Amino acid sequence: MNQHNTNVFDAVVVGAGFSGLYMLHRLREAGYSVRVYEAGEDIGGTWYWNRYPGARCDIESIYYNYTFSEEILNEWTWSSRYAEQPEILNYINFVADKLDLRRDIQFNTRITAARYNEQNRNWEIGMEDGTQVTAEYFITALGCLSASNIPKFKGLDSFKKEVYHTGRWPQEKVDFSGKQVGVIGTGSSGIQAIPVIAKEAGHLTVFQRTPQYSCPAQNHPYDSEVINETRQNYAEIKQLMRYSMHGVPSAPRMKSALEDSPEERERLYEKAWQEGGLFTLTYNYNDIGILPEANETAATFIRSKIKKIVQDPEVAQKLMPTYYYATKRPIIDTNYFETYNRENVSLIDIKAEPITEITPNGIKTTDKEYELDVLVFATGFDAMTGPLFKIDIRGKNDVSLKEKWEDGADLKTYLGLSTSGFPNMFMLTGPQSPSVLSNMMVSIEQHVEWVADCIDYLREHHLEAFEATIEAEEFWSQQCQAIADMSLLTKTDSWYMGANIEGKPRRFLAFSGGVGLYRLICDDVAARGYEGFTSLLSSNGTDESLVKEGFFKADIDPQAWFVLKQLEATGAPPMESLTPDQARKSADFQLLAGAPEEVETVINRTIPLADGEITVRIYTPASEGPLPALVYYHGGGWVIGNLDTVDVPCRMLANRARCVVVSVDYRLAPEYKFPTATEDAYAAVKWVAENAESIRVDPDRIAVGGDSAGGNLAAVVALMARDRKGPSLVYQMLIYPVTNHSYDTESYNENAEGYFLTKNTMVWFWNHYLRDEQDGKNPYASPLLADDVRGLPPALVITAGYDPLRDEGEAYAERLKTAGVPVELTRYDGMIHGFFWMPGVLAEAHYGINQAANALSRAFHVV
Ligand code: N01
Repeated sequence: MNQHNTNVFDAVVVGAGFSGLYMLHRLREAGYSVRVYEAGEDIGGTWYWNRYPGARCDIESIYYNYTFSEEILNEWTWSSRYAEQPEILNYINFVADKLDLRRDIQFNTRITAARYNEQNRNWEIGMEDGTQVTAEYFITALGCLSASNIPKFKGLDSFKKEVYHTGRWPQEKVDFSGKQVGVIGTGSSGIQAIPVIAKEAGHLTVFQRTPQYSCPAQNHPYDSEVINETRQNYAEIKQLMRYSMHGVPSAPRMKSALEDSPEERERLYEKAWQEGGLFTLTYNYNDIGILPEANETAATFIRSKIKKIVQDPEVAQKLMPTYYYATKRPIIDTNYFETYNRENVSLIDIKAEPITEITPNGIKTTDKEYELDVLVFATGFDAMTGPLFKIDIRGKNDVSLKEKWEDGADLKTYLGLSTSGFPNMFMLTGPQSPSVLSNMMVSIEQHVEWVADCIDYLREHHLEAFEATIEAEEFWSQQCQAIADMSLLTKTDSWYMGANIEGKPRRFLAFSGGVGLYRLICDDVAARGYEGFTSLLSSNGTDESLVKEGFFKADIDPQAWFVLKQLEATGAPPMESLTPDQARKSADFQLLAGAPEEVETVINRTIPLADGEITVRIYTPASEGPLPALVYYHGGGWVIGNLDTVDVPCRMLANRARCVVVSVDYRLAPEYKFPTATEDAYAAVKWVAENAESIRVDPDRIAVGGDSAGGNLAAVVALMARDRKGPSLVYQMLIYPVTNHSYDTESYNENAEGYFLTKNTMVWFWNHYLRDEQDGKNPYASPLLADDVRGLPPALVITAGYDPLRDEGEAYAERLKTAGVPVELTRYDGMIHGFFWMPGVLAEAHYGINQAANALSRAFHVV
């Protein structure tokens, strides 16, 4: 350990806010020499600089603190639900004193440059005053929102009186009394400051560009009961926060906003409004951030509140936001909208009346000049990347971080903690980490602990020059964008998207999959020996390169990978450990399917069988004449699955292929074993052919199709129809079909577990389905074993790269081809089993469904 030379450290940390302080503590406790450099005069970071009137936290205080020390937890008592800035700063000081942190922090010192020395494998770190130190590890703890943004208004410097930015507020109290004050900006900072400034100012003019959704904080002092109860249960609370979405011990209700009646929704939203809190309103439902229609229910509610609170209807109208709710950081306030009822407050909509320049006396808009004594910029920050770019950080080959990320290239990190070409540099709460979307304290503790453990690992294994691989960061960055694209987050111009800074490239700057999932992924990476990173052996400077490959080199689709990680995070037991009934109940994948699209008519009806009846669901698109038909069989290993599982793809196929889709609810095993499902499936196709006219179907243009076990049934029905001289089928659409009762393919070996459908689950399915081993050899169970596949209808076979069934599906396609059956075979390389019914979360599901619809259209058209 480098402990004696005052210019050489094991680690240099930049920034003495919450993350820098904890990093210092963790590394120092582990015996490393650490120096923290802080530009400010004292500790506190965000809470040191943001001391504007009304500044307080938007996460409940009892959750917004360090949790690593029980002693600290027990010795500190928060006064109110949302602590004010001075109290938070006091808390930080309390911790710093308790852990004696100041002795390793150098204040009033701005780091201006950091350069990686490839020869020495360390960082040379330069300060504003010209001094330089070296360290093996360079750790940025700069905060996500520390580079304040003052827009480049014309005449900016000409204003002669007082000017402030909320994020660089002076230590001394600013006196507003009797003054003409102007505030530009109505984000979280503006909305907190405006009500407080209004009480003191002679007149306050608010210059608003985008109106905001804001809900009441309903702040109040804590009573001792809450504090005691929290202390007693903190171990449990901590676990809940760590594995949650946003780092708080609560979660969204698993229900769509569209499932409740308008009255019930109103009741719940009103209750949330009265309760207050950052996520209270959105957590009523799980799709407010995903579905525009669901989002609109919450947005409408908040707008109705604004209308009720603000007395002047014109002002109320100006305050009505229209973007998707919660796609900017949600805001909670104390009397924000009420402030506009004050005589001394006026609101200028600068979209209607743009600011043309700042003058020596105030602000000039296209309409008039507003004379001001005090001008407050509440105009936010150059978020995430801004603080990093303020330092000239140069990695290998003297490439700067800014060049790598911005100048013609793209932002790429691995886990938001590291970026290739910058060995031994760690970013705490960096871009593409979940930090800004969460309770920062939970993210900070996770980052710091992961980095400290990683450094221990490197030391123990004599590894140096630790950096992300290009493949890993490519993967992670795609992942971040793909996850954000599944939600409404990327549909709004926000600082999350870099949209608040002129010229900043637009891309989503955080990981939006939640802190719980993120933690699991980071732990997984570490458990695999820091997969996705490279390092060099330290002994004698040998250049043996150690690259941890594996998952991240694979070509699995990032969205599919995310689905897998999410499913893993639910901790659901393997299907084969359940009873069939339990499995049917637990297999609710509606969220993966996404929102059902409109089809002209959708009806359920029963059809007769020789020994009973089954239900079919008939989707008919708008059309005049008789339409072709696709008889569709859902998957689920003949044991689970139902009409709802495939409702979304059936709707999409009906609309795109312009055909009637008849989805069949065949009877399931083990209650009904082989050959019940095949006979039901065949009966359904016969029924469609015989009753074609009554359902507006052309009997000469019938196709069969299905996915997984449903693909098996479709293939088998095609065989049966040929063998029994039944309905003549024009096409068979086989989506990753089961074709053989055997587990000996390469794809079974490669994908036996970890990719949604496992080998063990397939064994469980087959065992429930077949009466005995002999059944498995029957071509109506294993169509690949059919003696003859000539004379079957043309086929589309779609397979997934990461699917145990991949090879048997492709083998069946080859058999058909060899027998002269026209076959279109496509492997979706990066996909997993089941992707066809996951269009809610997988772009490739859309491609697959479109491909199938096009193939069907061609087949129907030919006849
Ligand atoms: O900054 P912002 P903030 N001309 O970027 C406007 C955290 N935080 O400091 O929306 C005119 O949100 C801009 O308008 P528009 C929290 O994560 C937390 O308020 O871009 N106006 C907007 O109204 C938060 O999200 C807490 O059209 C211009 C405002 O300035 C983040 O910090 C408290 C403009 C900037 O809003 C940032 O919040 C405070 C221009 N050229 C902050 N440029 C709590 O914990 C920008 N604006 C409670």
